[in-house]
Amino acid sequence: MPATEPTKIRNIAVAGHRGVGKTSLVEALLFEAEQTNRLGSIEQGTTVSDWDEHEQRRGMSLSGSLCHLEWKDRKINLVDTPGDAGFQADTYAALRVVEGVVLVLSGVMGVEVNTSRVWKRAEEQELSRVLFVNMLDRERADFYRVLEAARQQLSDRCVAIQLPIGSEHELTGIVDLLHMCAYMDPSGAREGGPQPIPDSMTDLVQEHREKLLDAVVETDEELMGRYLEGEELDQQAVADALKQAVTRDELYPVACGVATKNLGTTALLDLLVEGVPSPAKKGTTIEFGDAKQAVFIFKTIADPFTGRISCFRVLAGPVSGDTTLVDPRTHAKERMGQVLLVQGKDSENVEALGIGDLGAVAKLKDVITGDVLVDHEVPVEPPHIDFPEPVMSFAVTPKAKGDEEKMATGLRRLHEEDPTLLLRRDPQTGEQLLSGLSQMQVEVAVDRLNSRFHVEVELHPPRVPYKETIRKEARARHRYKKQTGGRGQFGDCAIVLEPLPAQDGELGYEFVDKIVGGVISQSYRPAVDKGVREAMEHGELAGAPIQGVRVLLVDGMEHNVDSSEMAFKIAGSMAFKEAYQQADPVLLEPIMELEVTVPDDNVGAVNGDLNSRRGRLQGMEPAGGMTTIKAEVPMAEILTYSQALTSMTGGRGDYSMHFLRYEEVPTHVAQKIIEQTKREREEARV
Ligand SMILES: Nc1nc2c(ncn2[C@@H]2O[C@H](COP(=O)(O)OP(=O)(O)OP(=O)(O)O)[C@@H](O)[C@H]2O)c(=O)[nH]1
Ligand SMILES: [Mg+2]
Repeated sequence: MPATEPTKIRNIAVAGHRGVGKTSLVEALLFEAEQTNRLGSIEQGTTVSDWDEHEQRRGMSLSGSLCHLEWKDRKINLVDTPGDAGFQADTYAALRVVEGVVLVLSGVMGVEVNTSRVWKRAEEQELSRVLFVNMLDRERADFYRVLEAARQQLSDRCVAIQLPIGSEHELTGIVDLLHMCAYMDPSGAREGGPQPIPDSMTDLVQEHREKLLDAVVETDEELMGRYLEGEELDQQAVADALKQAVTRDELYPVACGVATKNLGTTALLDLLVEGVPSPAKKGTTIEFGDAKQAVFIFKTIADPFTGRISCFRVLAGPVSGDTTLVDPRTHAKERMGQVLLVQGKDSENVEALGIGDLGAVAKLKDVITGDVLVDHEVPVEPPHIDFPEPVMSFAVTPKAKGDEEKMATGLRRLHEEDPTLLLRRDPQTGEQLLSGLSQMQVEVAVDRLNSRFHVEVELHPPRVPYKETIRKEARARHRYKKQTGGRGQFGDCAIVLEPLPAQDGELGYEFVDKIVGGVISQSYRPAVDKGVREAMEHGELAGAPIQGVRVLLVDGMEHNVDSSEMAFKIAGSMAFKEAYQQADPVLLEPIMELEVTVPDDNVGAVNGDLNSRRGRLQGMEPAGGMTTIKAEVPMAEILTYSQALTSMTGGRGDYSMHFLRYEEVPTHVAQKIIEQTKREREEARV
C-alpha cells in the first residue's frame, strides 16, 4: 500500500469534557465508515478505542487512542482523548499532531470545565474546530441552549451546521444545513442515505441556513458580493468558503447527533472531509530542519510483552520500515523496524507512511514522548508540549518486601506513558512519592502496576505539597569558623532577604550579588548562593520548600588561608536560616478549582460540606436537573472527596478539579501543621 498523499489525510483529535461520548462517537464513526462490523458500546466494554482492561472496567478513557477510517477517498485519523482531568497529558500531546479537533459536548450539560480548557489549548495551537453536540436523545437535552452557551462561552463564531429533528426521546433525525438534507435515526444500524428534510422543519431550517450562509459569506468577500446581489450560491462554493473559514479559524461549525445510535455520523464525516484542512493545507509547526525524513513522537505505550510502542506523526517523509533515524536529544540511532497502522489495540504493518500521517513503531530504544527523530542530525528544538504539573502526591510502598526495585521499574515505564505521573523520593522522609494530577490517575497507575508488572503496592494518604515564603525583609550575618589544628575553615557573609512577588503566578528565587570592594572574592560568592538554595529546600515551618525570596549578598569577610567554598556555603546556609526566622515566614497551600455536578436535590448538602472544607463558592449553573457547582477549595481539605460525594449524592455526583494557585494557610490551620511537623521531626529523631 503506497503512502497516503497529505492532501487526502485529515487528522482529528476527539476531545472534550469527561463522559460526553467521545469514545462512543469514535466508535460510531468507525462503524459508519465500515471500518468495523458492529457498533461497540462503553457498557459492554466493546469499543475500539477504550481497549484497555482498566478503561473497560471503569467505563472511561484513560489514555489517548489512535484509530483511522476511510471516507470519500480520504483517510481520517482519529485520536480519541480522555476527558478526565487526571489524564490530560495524552489530550495535550494529541493536540500537537492534528489539524482539527472535534469538540464533543453533552446536549444536557453544554460547555463544561474541560470543554473550555480544550478550547483554549486548541486556540493556542490554532487548530480548526468542529463542535459536536451529542446525547440529544437524553432527557433535558437542548441543542439550541448548548449552541447559545458555546456562542457565549467559547466563541460567537460558532454556527449551527446541523439541526436536530425533534428532541429528547422524540428525536428522530438530524438536518444537514450544508447539503440541505436529513438523516433519520438508524437506532444503531448504519445510517443510510440522505432523506428529504421533513416539512415540519421548514422554518427552523430556513432560519439557520441563512445564519450559516451569512457567517460563511462574511469570511469571503467575493462570495459576499454575489450573495448580496441575490445570487443563489451553489453548494460547492459555499462548502469551499466554509473550509477556508474553518481552516483560518474564522468559523466553528456546530454539528449534532447521538453517538450511541450512530445518528449524525454521515454528516459529521462529510464535514471532516469537506470542512477540516489536510496536513498539506495547514501543516505542522514542529521543527525538523532540512531533514528528508522526520517523525514526532506523541505517545508511548509501555507494554511488558511487545515492548515499547511509540505513536508518531510523519513530519517529513515518507517514512518506511527498516529506516534508521537519529534522536538529536540522545544522539542515539533508532531503527524504525516496522511501521504500523494503528486501530485501537490492533495494528498492521504498512510499507510506508507519508507526510502528515499518524502511525506507530515498536521497540525504539530510548525515545520518549515529545522527541523528534530525523534522518540526519539537525539541531532541532523539540516542541514543548507543556504538560500540566503533577499536584498530588501519595507515598507508595510495595506490599511484599524486596519488590522495591520492581515497583520503581514499573513506575518508570508508566511515566514513559504518562509524563505527568512521577515517582520520586522524599529527601526528608525517605518515602517513595507517586505524584500525579488526580487521585484516580494515581490509583489507575497502581492497578496497572499490578496487572502489567505484577507488583502489588499500597498507597498511603496523599501529602499536600505545601510551600513556604516570607512576608517581610530581614537581615542576618553568619560566620562559620573552625580554626583549631590543621587547615581551618572560615566563611563570613551577611545577607538580606526580601519577599519576591510572584511572576505569572509562580513564586521564584533570585540571588543578587551586592558585594562592594571585594570583601568576599568573586569565586566564593556563588557558594553562598548554593548554601542558600540548600537551606531553602526545607523551610523551618513545615519542612516545605521556600519560594518567593530575593537574597542580597551585602557583606562578608574572608581569610586568606582558611576560606573555602565549603565554608562559604555553610555560612550562606546558616545566615539564611537565621534571617528566615525574622522574615515573618508563612505557609502556603495549593488551592484547587473544583467543579461538582450533582442532582439539584443535593445542592444544599454539597454546598454545606464544601463550606466546612474551607471552600469558596464561585458559582452555580443548573442544567437539566443537575447543578454544576464551582468552588475554590484548599487541596488539603479535598484529598478524600470522592467517598464523601458518593455518600451525599447516592453515587450520582461527579467532580473534577485542577490546581489553581498557592495561597497563605490561615493561621489557625497553619499552627496545626507546624505542630504536626514538629512532632514528626521529634519522632524521627528518637
Ligand atoms: N443517551 C446517550 N448516551 C450516550 C451517548 N453517547 C455516549 N453515551 C453514553 O455516555 C457514557 C459515556 O460515553 P463515552 O463514550 O465513554 O464518553 P467519553 O467522552 O469517551 O468519556 P471519557 O473518555 O471518560 O471522557 C456511556 O455510558 C455512553 O454509553 C448519546 O449520544 N446518547
Ligand atoms: Mg472516552
